[in-house]
Amino acid sequence: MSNLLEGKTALVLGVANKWSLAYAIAQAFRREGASLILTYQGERLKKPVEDLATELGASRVFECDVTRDEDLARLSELGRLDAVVHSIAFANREDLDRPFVETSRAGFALALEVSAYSMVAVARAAAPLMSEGGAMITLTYLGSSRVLTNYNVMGVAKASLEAAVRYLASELGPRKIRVNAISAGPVKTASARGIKDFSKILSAVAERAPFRRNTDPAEVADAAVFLASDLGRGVTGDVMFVDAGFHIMGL
Ligand code: NAD
Ligand code: IMJ
Repeated sequence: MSNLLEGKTALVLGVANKWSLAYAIAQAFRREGASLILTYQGERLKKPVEDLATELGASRVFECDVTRDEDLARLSELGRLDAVVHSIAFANREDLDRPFVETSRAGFALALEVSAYSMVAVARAAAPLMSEGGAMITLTYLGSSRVLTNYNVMGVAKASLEAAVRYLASELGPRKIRVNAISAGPVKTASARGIKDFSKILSAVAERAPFRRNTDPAEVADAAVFLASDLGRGVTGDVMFVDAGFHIMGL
């Protein structure tokens, strides 16, 4: 352990299990000396996330479903924060299975609400707690700017999320709050399990990426450490790719 986040408090939203990218990030933040506050989506995740929180030595764990204003209101009652990690996305299964053109009004609204608007709502609640400045980090995917089979409405949601990162960075910069996204390569988490041909996607990426392998969640986590720490002080409004270099490739 080094001490890149010593004395800092980080709020991490989006741990569901030990495969979650948010869990890898929480582990790395802890390794660097941060004090952790975790949130989970709903009652079903209470026990599993509380167990992970104990293992991580988190100081607090509470429920925060980002579609519920009363849950979001609880964020504003936390004490001083130095970092926030937003690692949340959701779209209806059917919208990832059928053609994008079939996306319903309700499905479109839900995907954008959970996956993009929630970043704005979290930033609004957290910014006043970052009295000494801070860093907000969200997770995005290449499907925001390229067409990837089945990513569909999630691609539109990630485009919105990345644009939100720029607007938030612009407005919160004067308060010394930096806002960035990490664009991770495909990782087999709960949000990837069950996606049609996901194993084929992993092997296609591993064949073509400069590193000739897939992304390790620990690499995503270490990039988040950089962005949350003073080492990242010059960076805001950016999308940092942590994807074994896949996004640079053409044919
Ligand atoms: P995950 O399933 O472990 O994490 C998704 C999280 O979103 C879960 O903890 C879930 O509880 C939470 N969530 C969903 N709806 C919510 C709501 N209404 N309120 C609160 N929380 C809610 O999967 P993951 O792969 O770790 O995903 C985390 C982030 O990383 C997502 O934004 C995802 O788009 C992004 N990402 C994942 C990959 C990948 O290949 N796994 C690649 C790039 C980006
Ligand atoms: C998701 C769908 C289609 C293709 C995909 C993904 N690829 C990758 C993902 C290639 C890497 C994972 N990803 C980046 C996501 O953002 C996943 C979001 C997601 C996943 C699910 C599955 C279960 C469900 N709803 C979901 N909503 C969002 O019901």
